[in-house]
Amino acid sequence: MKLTAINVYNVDLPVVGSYRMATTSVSFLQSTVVELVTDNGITGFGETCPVGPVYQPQHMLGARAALEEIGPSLIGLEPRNIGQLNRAMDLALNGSRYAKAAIDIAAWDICGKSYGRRVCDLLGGATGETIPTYYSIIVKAPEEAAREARERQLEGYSRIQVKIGGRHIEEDIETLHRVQEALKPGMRLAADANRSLTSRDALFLSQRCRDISMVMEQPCNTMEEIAAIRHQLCHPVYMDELAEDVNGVMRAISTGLVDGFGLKLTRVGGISALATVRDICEARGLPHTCDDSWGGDIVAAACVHVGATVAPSRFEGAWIAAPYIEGHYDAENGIKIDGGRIKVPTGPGLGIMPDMSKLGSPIMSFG
Ligand code: 0XW
Ligand code: MG
Repeated sequence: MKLTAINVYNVDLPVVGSYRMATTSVSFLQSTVVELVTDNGITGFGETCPVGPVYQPQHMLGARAALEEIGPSLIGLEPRNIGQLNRAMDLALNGSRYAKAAIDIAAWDICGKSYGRRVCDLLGGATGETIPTYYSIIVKAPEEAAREARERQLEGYSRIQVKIGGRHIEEDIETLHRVQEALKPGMRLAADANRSLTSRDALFLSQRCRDISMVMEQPCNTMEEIAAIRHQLCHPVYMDELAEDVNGVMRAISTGLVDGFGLKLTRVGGISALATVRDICEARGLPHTCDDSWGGDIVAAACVHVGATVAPSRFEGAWIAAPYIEGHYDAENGIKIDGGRIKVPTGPGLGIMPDMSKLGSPIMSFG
């Protein structure tokens, strides 16, 4: 099988309401969908959609420029040889893993369709028919966050991430206490500062919330700041934004900097890289999520397939953007949340067949 063409599509993904984090708020996003076309009629789909230009160094226009650079050199390659495909991308362009991730995801989709298996089956096998997701409560007033946490618990969620940062630390401390008071026992909590806290405020917050069972996700901007306060914190530390690639994850683990990860599929380089990180975390007994920063059904399906293969005792859930997006690329098989859980797709490959009328005409084509 050979790649004969690559088509790149823009998909508008308006955010329902707006998604507020410590340092940025997004209300409209444009996702980039990649279609790999082969000479035997199988097509595969991938996607990449950074949550705006500020959350991480990745951004929508950067992804498209990288795809323009990489695309032509992949025509003629065998897409099921995913390791070789990834090496070919590295020879064509340094970095830009989040753009290469869209190609990698599409190649896994082709593999699954070609072998008649789901991506999760090729990755080691699914642990069940459904997997847990977690709910992310955006930065909001303490009372509102507490009410929402309670509602989500009643809905069936078993893990909640509370966004903090970008305001007075007292309001964050108050929010976490209110949320804890509103919850019945059993909910797992993460306080995600999205890099925004000074080490001083991270220490204040952790010490003033010492009775709350929670993890602190990406409290500060750099590994050095986290290292400096790590042993004075009262809470486990999870790394998210700084877990940029396989090497970054290994560095954080080998220096004893973290107790777990919020992982992002496209940031680390796609399904192949996320599966490698999954295995490294398993070897060290470290819990982690399988998320992406944003995206539609294709990104969501890829996160769910990898998430379905993670040892349940270490799985912190697959966050997907579905609650903030209206509609699906695939009306029948689109990825949906029900009672805090997501059904693992049943069709071969990713199990998503996008409605091509929603993708429109390609914005770029190669081959
Ligand atoms: C909750 N998320 C997975 C969605 C937003 O992109 C932020 C992210 C996080 O954990 O930082
Ligand atoms: Mg995070």
